Amino acid sequence: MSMGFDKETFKKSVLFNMKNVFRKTVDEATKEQMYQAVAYAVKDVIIDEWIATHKEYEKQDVKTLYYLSMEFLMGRALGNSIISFMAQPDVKDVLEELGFDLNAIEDQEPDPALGNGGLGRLAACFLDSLATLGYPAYGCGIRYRYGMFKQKIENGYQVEIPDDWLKNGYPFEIRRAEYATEVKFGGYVKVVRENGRERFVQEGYQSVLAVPYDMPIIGYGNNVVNTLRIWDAQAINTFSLDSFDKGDYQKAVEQENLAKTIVEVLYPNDNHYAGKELRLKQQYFFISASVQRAVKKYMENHDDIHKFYEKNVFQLNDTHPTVAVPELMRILLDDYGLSWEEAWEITTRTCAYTNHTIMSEALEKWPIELFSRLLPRIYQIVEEINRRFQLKISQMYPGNQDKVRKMAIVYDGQVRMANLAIVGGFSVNGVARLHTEILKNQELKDFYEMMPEKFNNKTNGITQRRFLLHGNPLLSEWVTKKIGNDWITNLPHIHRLAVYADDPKCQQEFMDIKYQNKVRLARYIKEHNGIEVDPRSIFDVQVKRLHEYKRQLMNILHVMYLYNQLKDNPNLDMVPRTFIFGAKAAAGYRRAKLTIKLINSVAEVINNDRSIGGKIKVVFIEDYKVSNAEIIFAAADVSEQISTASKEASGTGNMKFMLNGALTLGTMDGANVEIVEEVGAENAFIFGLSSDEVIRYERDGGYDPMEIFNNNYEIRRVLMQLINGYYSPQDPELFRDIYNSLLNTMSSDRADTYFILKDLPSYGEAQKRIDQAYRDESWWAKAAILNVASSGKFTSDRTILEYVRDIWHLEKVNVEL
Ligand code: 26Q
Repeated sequence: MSMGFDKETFKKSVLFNMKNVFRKTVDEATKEQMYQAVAYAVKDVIIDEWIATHKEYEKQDVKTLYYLSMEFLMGRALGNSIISFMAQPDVKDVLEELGFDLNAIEDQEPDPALGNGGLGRLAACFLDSLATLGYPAYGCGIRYRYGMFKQKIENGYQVEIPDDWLKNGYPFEIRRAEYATEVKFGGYVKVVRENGRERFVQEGYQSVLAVPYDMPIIGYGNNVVNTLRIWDAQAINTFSLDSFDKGDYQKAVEQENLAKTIVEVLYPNDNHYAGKELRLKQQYFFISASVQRAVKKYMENHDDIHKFYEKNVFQLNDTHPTVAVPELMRILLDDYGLSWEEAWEITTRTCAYTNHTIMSEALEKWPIELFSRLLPRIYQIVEEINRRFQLKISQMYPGNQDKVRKMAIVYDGQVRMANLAIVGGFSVNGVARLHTEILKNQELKDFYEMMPEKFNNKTNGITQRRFLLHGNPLLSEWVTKKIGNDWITNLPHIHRLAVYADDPKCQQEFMDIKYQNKVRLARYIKEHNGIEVDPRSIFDVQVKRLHEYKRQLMNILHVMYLYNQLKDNPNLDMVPRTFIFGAKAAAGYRRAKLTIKLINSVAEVINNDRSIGGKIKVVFIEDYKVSNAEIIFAAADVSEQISTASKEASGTGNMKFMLNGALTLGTMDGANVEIVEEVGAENAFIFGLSSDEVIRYERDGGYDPMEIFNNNYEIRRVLMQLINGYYSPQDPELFRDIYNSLLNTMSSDRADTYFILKDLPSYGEAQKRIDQAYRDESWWAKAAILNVASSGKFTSDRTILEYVRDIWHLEKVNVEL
């Protein structure tokens, strides 16, 4: 149907690539070699579209989006690409003819994980939607040598293994040496006078060469192929033999090292700021390269730099790329000789900022000493931005030092990146309605009052192409059989499913598919964990990064409580439940890692206790990542979205579960609020404090968890089991820190900062409602179908259309072949 795909040509291409790359015939090939040959064949299919797309962009002189992000959590490309040019059945056939299974071949691809979690995966979903909708866009990021670490569980503990994703080469990328760019660090700024004007030049610096690699982003069935451009670092000068100057030699070695370390590894922190110098180097490295390139490209086809913003927009994915603001200023001032006013006008009309968190520990603040040493010219510009902004504050709020204190960009020896991003752009958005309201009314209140026109909401979304079409082929087929395949590019149409929600036959079909997907996950778990789980039990799933605010601890405490109930009464009437966890903890996050150990310790005890008749199983899935996520979402009955209200900006896993027909067990936080609004509170299980209540408690200095401890026997029993060796007989003190975190005020934190004990009773009630509800299979099937049918709002296509309408103002492009 599309994109010049021809089965025979494809087959020839696979054979050709096999010979050319590996000097082999297909029957001598390993699966890994087959994957590579197929991947190269896929590249052959899309390469003309890729070229044609960019020709068309140039011809139409389109406005271009640069989505600037430290993270792109792409997941595997092969299966998704094949789906995008709508040739999946044909490719499957071809491979079968050659004696291979497509799924097994897809499994050979390393899972490119250049991101931590939500923010990085959102960027990947956005790229998918931009290409599918036909909007001109680049993703700009870093080609980390090592992505998100691989997680092994050893003796219940997380062990981090380097993710050497490039070791066999990555067939989808193309090195673009012709666009290599120099990026400068350190040194000092010299002022030179030139025909009566001051010019600023950086001297005595070190530099690296940024070399871009391009990856294709394939639109679904529309011939559009956009580009993800990720930068690699290379040493700029090789040793010059005639230079015997000791300083030069030293510098050459340093630059060599700088290049090597700068792109070495993705920082595995999620929602947590660590003020590491190397991190700032990474930020400036990819931003300087991307911005320089964007300006150069623009000037190749235009002569007036003043109109730069008419053809370019930079979206900053959180504060991580915020040095784009002063970097663009630097280029306009120093390289193009514009006045401050001219440069500021262009910059603030080009940049826009997305906020992804209100957690104070995630706010980026750089010590002036570090910032100015590494980026001396950029720091001067930031100081001037700050000076002018403070002036503006004083004019608007005369004599109000409090306003200056709260909104200043440079203050207290630090550069505050969020403040710079807000001041340096024309748009500030949150990622779910509740989150944006909290930004406007609490966290960024002063900014909102000063510049309300900048603030807007863009509720996150996810791509149904990966998370339903690719991840859940059985349900996809069923949906298409019922309502046609429109939903693939127009998810709101999936609402047509609603009429089948009451139909007993459809309910049965739906539950059968869910069952088969549970069998698939059970097989995965057996293979990877060696644990036997019953696909007839309720699959109750919490998969996401491990963080205290996400409250995996509350989930496992509830499991401990349930287990106590079962031990008290082995005949307890309950529907068998499989509690499934998947989570990576930041390598330096002690308490998060201890929580993983706790989950695995509880699993060990419960899974081996024959006296409870297999009514509870606990599974910790090793190495949660995009590729196994697709299998997990498809198999879930219950979606655990249980963050402390006000803490989860949006969440996107919640949407992936909903799309796959799981029911949400959640707090009124982030996008859960909008999910419940779409599907109806009667088709979800909502519990816990509201965000207003949490914020009120926080203002009043918290609450007293000891009161709950003293008055609630069941909770007390569970907590005591943390410190009496019930789950760690060889080391009863093992979980003391977790116990303390819930009950004792520690140096800076309140006891139970995340209201786990406070919400635990109401969480337990909600869990009971689930147990009751699941017994009515017809009710459950109906609610699950209604969840699928109501997920239309949460496509990233909708999110992108809103960004285009309110912020980016891009034009759709048609690519004909
Ligand atoms: C910052 C400084 C130094 C090192 C690392 C970091 C860092 C890295 C990653 C800070 C934050 C992140 C990631 C944040 C993140 O993933 N936020 C999530 O974004 C999702 C998409 O908008 C939301 O759905 C989630 O609610 C939000 O937690």
